[in-house]
Parts: sequence; structure tokens; C-alpha cells
Amino acid sequence: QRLVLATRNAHKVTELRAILADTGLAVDLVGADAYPEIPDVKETGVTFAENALLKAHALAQATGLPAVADDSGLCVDVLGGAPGIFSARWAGTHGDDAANLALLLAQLSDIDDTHRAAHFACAAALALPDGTERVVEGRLPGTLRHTPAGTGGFGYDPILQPLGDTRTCAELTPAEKNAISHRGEAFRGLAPIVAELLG
Ligand code: ITT
Ligand code: NA
Repeated sequence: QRLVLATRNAHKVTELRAILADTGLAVDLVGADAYPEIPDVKETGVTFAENALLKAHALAQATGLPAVADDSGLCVDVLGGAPGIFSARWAGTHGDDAANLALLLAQLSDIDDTHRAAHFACAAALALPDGTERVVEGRLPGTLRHTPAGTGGFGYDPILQPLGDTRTCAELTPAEKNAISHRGEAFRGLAPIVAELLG
């Protein structure tokens, strides 16, 4: 059974392949880049779950295949949850990780260590061509460093230090990150639902 990953973020595809493979889900995963003719959906939702469902439904309808999507971001307590669903384009250009991270650090420059709580959030959505849908959410709580550290991962990984660790997410191995991440939690929760609905 083929399952389409409704994302054009190559880092997410890499992580999702590893996370879903570890669950033992017996599916043939295909990235959305296998369907370049299908236009990207506008993320008009106001929550991670709404946006994940929009992406999954659009690709399921366009391909006639079951689709899973990820909508995710960094939520900073002292900023009232921002960047949140705007994480990928916080500095203006979609997917400019370096600019997004630099702007966020500048916005937090006066915030001391006791007020730098934040979490990564992920909504994992499944949509079937018949309209069936499911969503599971995950989070990774931590604190934000003043200076980036590490070269792994993507996005805001170099500044998020998970609770209980002394390293940033960018200093974890891919397996260590997937074991505790928002994306790992969400998709490990979705996997048995995918297995059941596709079974
Ligand atoms: P798709 O919509 O095609 O999946 P995207 O990159 O636009 O790709 P999102 O709208 O969900 O995806 O935005 C996700 C952003 O949140 C991403 O660009 C990062 O800035 C941040 N983010 C999400 N997960 C992250 C992680 O595991 N580590 C670091 N940053 C992350
Ligand atoms: Na988004």
C-alpha cells in the first residue's frame, strides 16, 4: 500500500521515513515531490491540526492515495505562542531557517534564562481519498538558548534545548531527536491508526 507524505520539506521527509519505519508500518512511503504537478495548498488554518488536515486532504484528493501531513512549529511562552503556525516564515521568506532563527533570537535578546520556555509542536494528519481523516499531536518542551549550537536537524533545532538535556536538538543524533521529538510523538501515535484504516 502506497502512502504519500504531504510535505515539500526534505528534512521532514527524512525524519518521517525513519519514525514510520521504526513503527513497523508496512507501507511504501512516497514524498510529495513525486507529484510536482500538484500545486501546494494554502495553509489557511489557524491551528497546526487544521493546516495538517488541509495538506493531507489536498494530496489525497489529487492523487487518489492515502496521505499523511505534518504541520509543526516552535511556540515560545513569552511571545504568547509565536511563531507557532508562522514558524516557517517568521522572518518573511518561507523556509529561510537561518533568517527565522536569527530574528527570533533578536526578539528574545532581553529575555533572561528563567523566561525562555518554549516547545516544538506537531500535528500529524491522515486523510483518505474518501474523506476519512485523523489527527494526532505531539510536543517537545524545552528552553531557548541565547546562541545556536549544533549542526544536526533543521529550523530552530540549534536553539531548543529539550527539558532534561544539556544539548540542543541540533546536537542530538537523528535517532535521539526522533525518540523525544514532537514529530516522533505525533507520528508514532498516528501509525497504528494508519495501519488500521489501510489494513
Ligand atoms: P510543508 O508544509 O511542506 O510540510 P514547511 O517547512 O512549510 O513544509 P510547516 O509549515 O509545518 O512546514 O513549518 C514548519 C517550521 O517549523 C519549519 O520551517 C521550522 O522552522 C519549524 N520546525 C518544525 N519542526 C521542527 C523541528 O523538528 N526542528 C526545528 N524546527 C522545526
Ligand atoms: Na505551517
